[in-house]
Amino acid sequence: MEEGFRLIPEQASAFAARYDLLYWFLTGVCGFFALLIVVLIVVFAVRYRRRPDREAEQSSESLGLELFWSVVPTILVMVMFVWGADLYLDETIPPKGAEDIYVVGKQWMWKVQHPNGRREINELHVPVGRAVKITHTSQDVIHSFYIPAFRIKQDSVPGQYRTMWFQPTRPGQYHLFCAEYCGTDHSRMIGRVVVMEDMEYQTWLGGYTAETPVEAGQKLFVDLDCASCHESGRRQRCPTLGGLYGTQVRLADGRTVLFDENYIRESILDPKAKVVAGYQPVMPTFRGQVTEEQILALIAYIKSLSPNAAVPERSTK
Ligand code: HEC
Ligand SMILES: [Cu+2]
Repeated sequence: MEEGFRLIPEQASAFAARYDLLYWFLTGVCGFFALLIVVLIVVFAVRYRRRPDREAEQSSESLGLELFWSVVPTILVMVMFVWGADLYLDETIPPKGAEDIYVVGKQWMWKVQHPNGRREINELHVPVGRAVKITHTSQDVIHSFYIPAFRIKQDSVPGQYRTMWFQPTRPGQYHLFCAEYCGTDHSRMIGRVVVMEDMEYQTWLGGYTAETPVEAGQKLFVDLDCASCHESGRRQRCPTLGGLYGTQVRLADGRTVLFDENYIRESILDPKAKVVAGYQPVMPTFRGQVTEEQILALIAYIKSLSPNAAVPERSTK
């Protein structure tokens, strides 16, 4: 977190340099044309100003000129589109084997949970050089998870899971902001990201024994009585949840839906919204009975029942 004036934030993730290049390209192209237009306005205003000895005259059309100013901008805009879309896709789809970290935003803090159960608030410890996938949501209003040095920012929306990922390239400490005005203490909804060497990170993680989200979820699954319906004993009435993650589920109304975090979440809070084909809509809603973190734990547990899940992921380039 070097302070002092900087035009753009420091670069600390694999995306940063790629983003900045695109950014400078866009700024350069726009700056060039803005300047060109201003200069031409001034030159033409002077050169073609009204003079007593000159009459205005109509000039004929020029096909060459018209083609030129249609084709050149089209090419430039297509370059921007392809370049931007490529970067956007890379940023959207996390690679295989990324470190899976859950984040819940609330007024006015970020709550973070690591795969082994270690929790932290307004701090995010991550290993350098490894891909880190953030699954985040909000417990109240819209927040926005923003790490300038990594060039990532995404809104945390209540009732929705979003994912993003990054690969830190330099150990150090970086700013974490909420980038969406979310109430009185929005400006204090800040934290820091600590990028550590992998070994150091493992020690940091390991020096802590807590329930993992999977264990917490397994317990909740029994405590909330999910198990009494969903465990294979009563298979005829309720679907077993093993092996489903990442597959397409057929619904009673003929649609199919991807069995992912958002679908599990909806099944828990609003089970009648999407009823599985072949089953009765007898599952009660758990809205108001489970916190965001408990839902995340249940999801982690249900995901763990599908060890070979093929989720939309890509291998690292
Ligand atoms: C009263 C029995 C009952 C209880 C309790 C129950 N469920 Fe269900 N659940 C069902 C039935 C029946 C379905 C299939 C029909 C539907 O989609 O609503 C279902 C569907 C689901 C699905 C979608 C499954 C699929 O194949 O797509 C998920 C996920 C789920 N339940 C999770 C849970 C969780 C988590 C809990 C506990 C918090 C829970 N259920 C509690 C009966 C139950
Ligand atoms: Cu906020």
